[in-house]
Amino acid sequence: MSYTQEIYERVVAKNPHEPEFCQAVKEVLDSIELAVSANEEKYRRVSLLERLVEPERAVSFRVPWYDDQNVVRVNRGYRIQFNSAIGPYKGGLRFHPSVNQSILKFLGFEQIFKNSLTGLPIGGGKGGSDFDPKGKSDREVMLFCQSFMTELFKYVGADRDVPAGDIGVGGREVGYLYGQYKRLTGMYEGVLTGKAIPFGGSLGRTEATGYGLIYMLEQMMQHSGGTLVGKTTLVSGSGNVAIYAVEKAQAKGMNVVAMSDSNGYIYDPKGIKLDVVKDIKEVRRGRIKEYAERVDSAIYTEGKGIWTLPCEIALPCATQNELELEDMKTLLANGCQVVAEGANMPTTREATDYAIEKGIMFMPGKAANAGGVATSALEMSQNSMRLSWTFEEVDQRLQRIMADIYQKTSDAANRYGQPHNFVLGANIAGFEKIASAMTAQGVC
Ligand code: NDP
Ligand code: 2IT
Repeated sequence: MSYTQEIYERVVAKNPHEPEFCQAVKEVLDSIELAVSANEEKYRRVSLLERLVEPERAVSFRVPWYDDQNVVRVNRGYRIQFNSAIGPYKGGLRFHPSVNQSILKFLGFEQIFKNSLTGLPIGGGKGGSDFDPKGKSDREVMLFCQSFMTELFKYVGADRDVPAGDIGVGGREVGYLYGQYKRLTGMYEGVLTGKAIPFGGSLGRTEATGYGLIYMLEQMMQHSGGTLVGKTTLVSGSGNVAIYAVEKAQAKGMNVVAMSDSNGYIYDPKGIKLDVVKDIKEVRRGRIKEYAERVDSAIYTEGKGIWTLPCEIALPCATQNELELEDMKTLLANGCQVVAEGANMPTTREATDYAIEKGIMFMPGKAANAGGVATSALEMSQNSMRLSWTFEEVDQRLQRIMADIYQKTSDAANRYGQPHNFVLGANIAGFEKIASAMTAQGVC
């Protein structure tokens, strides 16, 4: 049995109740198999893979808070500090009722390789809570965030672990978390990224994941002799990643005709009016359904049918496992040629394999959505230097980073004789740097 297969079986046996974590580990181990077998003796000697799949630390804690009826509520908080071989733990916080240890371990594990690909000195981590911000008042969200940080502050710090946003955590939540950290520690330091501009945030961070996704798409098209202009595009989700992906896609001349949320999707053949979406989602925290009530050319459909619409490019930007094998078959049958993941692991393994086999150009989230965390690392640099760069400077750096990630991914895929397999390329390129850092640092 190969070393990677052996480790995968061990992970499944040890974590039988963590399907998402096992899924993420399997994808990585399968795609690095060739790179591992070329160095098997060296890696086995230091149990490199055994260490790679075990978080350095995982904390879980009680988060009690008062709701507006003065009832004490209790949620569960987590921080998974997965790997610090190349820098302080770095990765978002997710607040969503579905959050559990399996989901956060999958996200933390993926983050190791993504962060490595950025070329910046950041390790992998993730955290969050099963708290649901939907329908909560600002005061409830603040009290929750303060209670969450009252425990989390023991484990984080600008040179230790630097959380940021993810699903359900945006500028508002990061602000409340930052205020409480400062109050508890007396330290004014870059302990979180995605902060607002007046207290150390970076221009361009809000846009970075979505913009970065389109910069990656541009690289894919340039290297395959195609263009983005006029391409009919579907973008699932209508949160931070989706909104700024649509903004940059439209600036590049793409024709985005659909977006969604967890209730349903809108189809607007005249092209999505992003100012309406921003008003619904960013200002009023409403539902995507309202778009069709405000825009005559649009129709709203309940449910997860967005992938049944015809398109040339599909950008899943909502959540894990939202694009399944049947969806990929439908996309292909309807003319889809390119899929790039704005979300983390939005495509199931079966759907990914099918896309690659059928020649759909497929860019995995680790490479395609790395612009967000890369810009977080730029925010950390600015905080350390006590400087703020202009939007243009940050955006230029983001564009260079995305081009560099494309190159590393494509080079690794070529080196292993599978030039069209960007999943293999991204995982190997991310892994090689981690493996050499972990080997050099001894058994730890
Ligand atoms: P937001 O909370 O801003 O938006 C999430 C969007 O996805 C919403 O439209 C939400 O709909 C939808 N969604 C969430 N959960 C589900 C679900 N279970 N089923 C269907 N739809 C769902 O989060 P982000 O935009 O920040 O994150 C989106 C994805 O991108 C996630 O996978 C995240 O991990 C990933 N990502 C985020 C980065 C960032 O910088 N923010 C960086 C890299 C990756 P609803 O409002 O109905 O819940
Ligand atoms: O999945 C991700 O890369 C993020 N949610 C962003 C993490 C970060 O630290 O900016």
